[in-house]
Amino acid sequence: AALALGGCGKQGGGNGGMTVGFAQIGSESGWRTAETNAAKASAKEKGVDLRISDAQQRQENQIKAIRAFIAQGVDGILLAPVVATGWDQVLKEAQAAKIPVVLVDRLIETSDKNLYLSAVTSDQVLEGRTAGEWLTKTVGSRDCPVIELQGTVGSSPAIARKKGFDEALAKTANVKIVRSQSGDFTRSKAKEVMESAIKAVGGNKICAVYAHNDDMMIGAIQAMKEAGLRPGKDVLTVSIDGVPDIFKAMQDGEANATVELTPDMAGPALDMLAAYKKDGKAPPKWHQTPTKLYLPDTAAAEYQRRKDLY
Ligand code: GZL
Repeated sequence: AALALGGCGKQGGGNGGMTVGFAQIGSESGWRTAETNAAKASAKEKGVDLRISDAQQRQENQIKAIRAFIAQGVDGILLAPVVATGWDQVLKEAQAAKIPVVLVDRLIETSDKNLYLSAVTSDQVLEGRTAGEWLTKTVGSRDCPVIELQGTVGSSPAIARKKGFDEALAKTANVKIVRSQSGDFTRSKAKEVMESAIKAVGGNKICAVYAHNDDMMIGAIQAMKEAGLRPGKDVLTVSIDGVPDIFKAMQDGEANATVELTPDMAGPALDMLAAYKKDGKAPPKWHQTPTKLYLPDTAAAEYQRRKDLY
């Protein structure tokens, strides 16, 4: 229908009447589910027909979804790219169909930045640096072997969060990553990876765990407890997202720090698409979302604030 009507803001300006396709990654973490929920709420409030596809964390499914959205003649596309490379071809097809694409929560590596209208993401290097700086400050001068649980291999958050964390640790001689492996942003994979790390390194040698998202930390906490370790006490924990369950773990004395990633990425993206449809003016290439460190002292209040959104 949108194609037939030329998709030129049939019902006048604003978001009203837009049809937008959202090539979502999947439901690998609590944060991802919250992002999807926030996107649905935002689309409803803005009168946007939002069509969400779940790629089960597979790039080929996201590419198929984008092609379907192009065939449907949507007014715009949101893409949360599961990995950073391999998008140029399908984005060229969207460009040829004059359908603007806004990236949400992850970035892509591309030779041509004109292939996407804008990106709504946090500063993921800052997230990693914030986590690393909290850890080095908390540890002080004692030797601190660290286990790192990386996000999805080749994803922009995994690359950036490692970069930022490494930068912070490089300023010390005593806080060192002794084992780093991908837990693919999921609780189950991270639990397995943590179990093997405990066996390989020796549980009593591990000073801290850094996970690129809270869900992997939840999995790691289960593995540590099953191995008789005391996460949050003998083993310091720092992770990223700010999901309710990490605040619950803090209240139980089993987690120490999280760096918040706000789940509302689609709202700003839909506003950009509407404005662009209306006046054709390209928005800034990056809309940065906030980054904030949270500690156990505010965990109870933060849990209450978030539990209904997730
Ligand atoms: C980061 C986002 C990450 C979250 C994870 O912007 O892409 O993906 O930190 C999610 O929880 O899996």
